[in-house]
Amino acid sequence: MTVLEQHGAYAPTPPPSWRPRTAPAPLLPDAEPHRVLGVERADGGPAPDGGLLLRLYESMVRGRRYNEQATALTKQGRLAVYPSSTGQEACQVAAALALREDDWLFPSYRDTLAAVARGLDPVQVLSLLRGDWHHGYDTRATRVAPLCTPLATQLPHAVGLARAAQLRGDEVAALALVGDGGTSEGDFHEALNFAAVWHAPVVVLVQNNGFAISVPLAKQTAAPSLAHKAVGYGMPGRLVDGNDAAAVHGVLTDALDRARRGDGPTLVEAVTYRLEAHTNADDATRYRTEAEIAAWRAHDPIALLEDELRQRELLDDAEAERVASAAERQAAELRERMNQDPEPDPMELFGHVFGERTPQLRAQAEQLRAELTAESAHAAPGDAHRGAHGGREAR
Ligand SMILES: Cc1ncc(C[n+]2csc(CCOP(=O)(O)OP(=O)(O)O)c2C)c(N)n1
Ligand SMILES: [Mg+2]
Repeated sequence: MTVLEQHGAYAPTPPPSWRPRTAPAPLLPDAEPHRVLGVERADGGPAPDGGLLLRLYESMVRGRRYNEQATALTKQGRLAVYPSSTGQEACQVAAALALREDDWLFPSYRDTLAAVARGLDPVQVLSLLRGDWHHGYDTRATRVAPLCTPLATQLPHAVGLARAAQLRGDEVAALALVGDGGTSEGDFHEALNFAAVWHAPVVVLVQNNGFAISVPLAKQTAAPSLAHKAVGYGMPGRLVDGNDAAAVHGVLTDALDRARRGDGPTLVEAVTYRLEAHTNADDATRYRTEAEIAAWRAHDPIALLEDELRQRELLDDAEAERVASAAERQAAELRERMNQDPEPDPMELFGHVFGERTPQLRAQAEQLRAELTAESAHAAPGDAHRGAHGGREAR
């Protein structure tokens, strides 16, 4: 007789870890994206704080200029590649400003503005996109993880960090940014599943900009919305207008507060649009029309915020001019610093790969060191800087 044939062996007694099914309704996102700017406050609730709106505005104006400058630097050969977030500034800046100092940000390659708005050095943020082997800033000191190019890999990192904070009793939340295309990755599924099971203090912001390079959302998913994906994992999904900086800031602040309180993770979908091509290497005219872009330009995140600020007399021409000049100065400084040639040390090739170098790598390192020393001995007087390479070697 097999165990399956024993009478009553598999009586459906719930195991100790069995839990009742939860009602999905409280987790479901609203049918329409949440909006704040330009909306009548019918509920009589307070208008968003004027100081916050001005900070968002200034960062967004600077951000747009930063995107323009970085794209120009690709054409001058100073940057290898640049994924512009023009059109998505509300998400970028609101994400950075919703974080507390102790919180962590987990960005993707497109989230340079979020890192800069969090206070990182604008040049260091571009290190990876410049083609350097390292990502340029101190992750622990800034609490900003490296910009992740492999899609959605930042999400399990964020959940892991949030889980560790939870176990240590730190009141810290992690905010991870991902694109619409990234939600089809296995890492998205694994991260959200762990986050929900562990009740981890993490918030995932999906910037749904309509495309994964040339693939439109309709070919990416059949879900009712990306926010609905939350329900299957057992966490709330929130849908927000990603071009409305006040709305994104409000939704993320609530979700981060919830996470820090110990009430678990949230998935937020921000509906937005990338106004430029995927990167400087992409020709967006091959997969989308001028009319589509014009429709989104009419819902420009900076104009939307500026209208509200002017209506509330929080912004006048002089202040707008001051903000534009500050953005221009920041761009000029970025240009100047990016135009300085970095002096890479060829010996760094051998660093940070093996804890203990293999005999072959040791031999190659010695050979390169000898060549560099010989080269610097023969260097013309104007080439003096090359002599520096012989000694410095990353370990
Ligand atoms: C694991 C992985 N697969 C494929 C790619 C190539 N790739 C780079 S960006 C991209 C599209 C991503 O689209 P989305 O997640 O919507 O982000 P967006 O670029 O729109 O911000 C793809 C497929 C990659 N970087 N990583
Ligand atoms: Mg996308």
